[in-house]
Amino acid sequence: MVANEILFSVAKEYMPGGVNSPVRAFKSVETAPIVVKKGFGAYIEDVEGNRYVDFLMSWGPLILGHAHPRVIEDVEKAIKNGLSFGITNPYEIEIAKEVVSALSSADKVRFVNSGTEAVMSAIRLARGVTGRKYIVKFDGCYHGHYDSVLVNAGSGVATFAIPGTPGIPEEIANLTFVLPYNDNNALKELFEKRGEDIACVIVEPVAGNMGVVLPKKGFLKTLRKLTKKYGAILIFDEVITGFRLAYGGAQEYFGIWADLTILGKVIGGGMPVGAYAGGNTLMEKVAPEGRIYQAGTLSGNPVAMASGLATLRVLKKTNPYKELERRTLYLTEEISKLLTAKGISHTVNRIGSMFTVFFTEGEVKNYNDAKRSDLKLFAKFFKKLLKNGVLIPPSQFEAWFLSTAHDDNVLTEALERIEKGIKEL
Ligand code: KE4
Repeated sequence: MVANEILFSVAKEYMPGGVNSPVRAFKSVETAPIVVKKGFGAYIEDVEGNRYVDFLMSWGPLILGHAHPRVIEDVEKAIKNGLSFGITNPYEIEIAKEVVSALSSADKVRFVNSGTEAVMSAIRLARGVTGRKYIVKFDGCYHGHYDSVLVNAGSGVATFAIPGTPGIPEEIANLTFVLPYNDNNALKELFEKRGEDIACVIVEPVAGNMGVVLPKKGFLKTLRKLTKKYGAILIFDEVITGFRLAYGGAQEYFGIWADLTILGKVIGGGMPVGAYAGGNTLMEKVAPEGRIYQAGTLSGNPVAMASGLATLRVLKKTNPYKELERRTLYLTEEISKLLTAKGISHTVNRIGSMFTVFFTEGEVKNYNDAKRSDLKLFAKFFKKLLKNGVLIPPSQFEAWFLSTAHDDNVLTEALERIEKGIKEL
């Protein structure tokens, strides 16, 4: 047995499936998981010393790459003063100012410890403010493991959702409607029927959790119009797109403003941080200013805030978005050429520094399209790339991420390894 296997078998003795989040078990790609010892720039190294070009990048937070010197320096400074006080600290004030100034739809922000926690809190706020209990999400979008959003589409379009996992009472699932992504008609039909009962709509403005799927022209605009017309709160889940698509996230990118924004990943720079942000009319309803309760021992933790603040400051100063887009376009075009040369049909959906290679023909514009992908072929592709020193997300329904550390040299090296992997398919 080699170190990865030995360590992972110990992990399985003490943690369910050996992991603290299911996707890390590499089940859907039928591959033995690796155990990572360190990350640096665009690379990670496993416990056996194998080095990989990393396109998973911890599922999105590391837009500056692993162990960025400025982030490490600021975190080290913060840590020396202690790890947590449970009382307001200067770091959370600074990063709150940074987030609010980046998001023109926000006057205030509340930090929590994960995207899930932010989603849960924002939906409670929407229900509390509107006095309504129904919510709407889209099939294939993922908003963390909160009961109300861990649900699957029911049978018909306007019927209630069903629990996405055992342990969620159907009474809870039945308060959620699940619609097809990018389907304006389904949206209009539901709002005409139940608009007055809907507290909020939560959407990934660019989907990342069915693989990358872009909003069709008019989809976000229709969402904005209908929610305004019926008094429902529009929640943009920007856990992935926030500070990644642009400094102002998808809202800046598309010029559509949500009522509440969910943030995570990049705003923690790799440390556990989530947040929800919105205008004063909504945020002043949150305790202790308002009556809608939400709390957390480690929310606004100084070390996590220092990590996120350093990340945002580097992004604001360097504005790497155009360059990230250029490099991602180059990489996806080269990967596509390699797959075409091998006679493998595929579709690449890309925006900014995030993309997905779907092993299916034709457009992928919703979850049903994405599910047409050849998952067996994806698993083989994953395995061949891993063997050749490239780590991509261990699921067809996730996004590859570039960071500012993925410079042209890294991409050249990555493409050589990807070419070898594809040749072995
Ligand atoms: P967390 O609770 O995992 O911090 O955030 C939940 C979440 C909310 N919204 C969106 C759009 C998200 O993508 C996520 C989490 N993303 C997944 C994978 N894309 C995290 C990976 C995992 O579950 O281990």
